[in-house]
This record gives sequence, structure tokens and C-alpha cells, in this order.
Amino acid sequence: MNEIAANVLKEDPRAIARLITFTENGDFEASNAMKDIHRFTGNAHVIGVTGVMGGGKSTLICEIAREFRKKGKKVGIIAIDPTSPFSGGALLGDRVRMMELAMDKGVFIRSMGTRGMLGGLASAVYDVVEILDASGKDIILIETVGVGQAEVDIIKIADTTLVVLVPGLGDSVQTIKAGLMEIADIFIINKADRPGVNQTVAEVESLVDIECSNEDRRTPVLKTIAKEVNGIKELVQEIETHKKYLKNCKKFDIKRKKRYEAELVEIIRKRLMNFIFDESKFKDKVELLIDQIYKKEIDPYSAADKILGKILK
Ligand SMILES: Nc1nc2c(ncn2[C@@H]2O[C@H](COP(=O)(O)OP(=O)(O)OP(=O)(O)O)[C@@H](O)[C@H]2O)c(=O)[nH]1
Ligand SMILES: [Mg+2]
Repeated sequence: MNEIAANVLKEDPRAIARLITFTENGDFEASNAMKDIHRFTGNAHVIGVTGVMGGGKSTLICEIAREFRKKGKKVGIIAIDPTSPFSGGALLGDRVRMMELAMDKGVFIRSMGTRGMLGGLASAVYDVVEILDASGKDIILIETVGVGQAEVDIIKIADTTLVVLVPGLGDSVQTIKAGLMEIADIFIINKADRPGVNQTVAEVESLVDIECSNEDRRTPVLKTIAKEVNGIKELVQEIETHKKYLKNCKKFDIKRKKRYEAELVEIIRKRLMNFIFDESKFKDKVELLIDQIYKKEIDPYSAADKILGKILK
């Protein structure tokens, strides 16, 4: 077995960090290690946390992680920071609690930026989830801001998706309309210490009523005050109940297969792009075809047939 893979399976944090960096850089050794670890994956419960900016997602993740640690579960955290690839530092809300978590051997925290990521962020996140899963993490928490399609794609990796909203109706309704409604498995109205919380809960509940009227499960709407560690136990209980629900009705397997489908497509896409645009012999051919399209000597569809014909032969 590949040496890094073997060390990842032994839960060595340095090997985990190195393999993640290799996959992010598209390093050749990464794919060998990824091949070796796959059969040791599948145990982790992947939890996506998305929602409004500044809604308290990081604070919540920190508290959810602490609660799972109390139950003896090992936790991996992936923080997607859209603005900075090297933010490091204060990822998770409260610095003191985050430092405590970072020191805990049962926790691995990684931040990833959307800028400067070769081969797409979603595919990099798939890899990190596989690596953390193989390294024995029981729970993997992924934080994204629910804005672009890329972030929604990332959240689709999750078995359970938490959508974090805050009191104040305008924002919540807009966020739900922006496509988060269908991906939410649990709604959280965080900052429940703020005025207007009950009104927001009622509003989200009524949207859930419409959305879930034909379904066998009603999306719960929970109140939390993450900053004061209020409502976290109940939230973790709902997360565990959701996993049981998925297992009971076989939706767990369907979700996992969808995730592997997306991952497979991503790997093929990445390899094809590398092949077409990086391989030097092929690159000349592509440039020639682009020139011919420009001169109307060939149309783009026929040019694509030629390129694909070469690859699929
Ligand atoms: N009043 C109140 N403030 C909170 C609560 N939870 C978190 N905060 C505060 O809200 C601010 C944002 O919290 P974060 O956890 O960084 O929020 P986030 O959603 O991760 O923010 P981004 O990643 O920047 O989108 C911080 O100052 C927190 O201390 C809460 O329950 N009540
Ligand atoms: Mg955050």
C-alpha cells in the first residue's frame, strides 16, 4: 500500500494534511493514495452546514463538534472560505473554543478557499471527505455560505444538510427561495436571542408545511443560540435522528450513490480537461482546431467530434 495512505489509515494528522494538499495540487501521488483508501471509507456521517453569511455557522459547527466529542465521536471539519484560500486562524467563531478543538487529537480542521483551486472546488472537497472518512472520523462537518452553485454542489455531498437562518424575515425568505429549501434537512434559526425569532420560525414552518406536504418526513425547524451553547444538544439529537431516518428508508444508500456519481463525473471531467488542454501533442491539435473554427473551416461541433473521437477510440 501507498505509504501516505497507510499513515492516513493510522489517523496520522500530518499524513492527512499532506494527502489533502497533494489532492488539491493534483499531485500524481494523490491518486494512488486515494485508490488505496477508498475501501476503508463509508462510515462517516457527512453534515453540511450552509445558510446566510454571518449567521453563526462557524460557531454552530464548533459547538456541534464539541457535543459529538462528548459522545466520543471523532470529528473532521472542512471550512470553505470563499474569500481567502489561506485564511487559517479564526475559522470557527469563538477563538478560545476553536483553539481547544484544534488541540484535540480527535478533531481535524481544514480550511479550503474557492480561489486558486485547480480542478474545481467540489472535486477537492470530495477528496477531503474521503480522506477524513478513511482516517476514522465519525462525523465530518462542512461549512459553506449558501450563495453560488459551487457551494450548493458541495453541500450535495452531505448526508444531512443544516440550513442556518437568523431572525429577520427578509433574509430568510430570500435564502429559501435561492434554492436552499430543497436541500435543507434541518432548519436552524440561530441567534434566537434576537428579537423577531418566533416570527421567523413561524414563517419558515409555514414554508416547510407547503414543501413537505407530500413527504414522509417534515423538515424540523430548531432554535439555537450558538454563542451561548443553547439548543445544541437538541440539534445533535435531530442530526442523529435524520441519519436513522435515512438508513431506515434506504435513502442513505441512494444519497451515497449520488455522491459517488458526482465524484466519478468530476474525476473524469478533470482528467479530460487535463488531457485536452495540458497534454502537449493534443494541445497543438486543439489550437489548430480553434484556429479552423475561427476561419470557418470547421464548426465547433465537428471539432468536438474530432477531439472526442481521438480520446474514445
Ligand atoms: N447574538 C448572537 N450572536 C451569535 C450567535 N451565534 C454566533 N453569533 C455571533 O455572530 C457572529 C458571526 O458568527 P460566525 O459563527 O462567524 O458566523 P458564520 O455564519 O460562520 O459567518 P461567515 O462564515 O462569515 O458567513 C460572531 O460574532 C458570533 O459570535 C447567537 O446565537 N447569538
Ligand atoms: Mg464561518
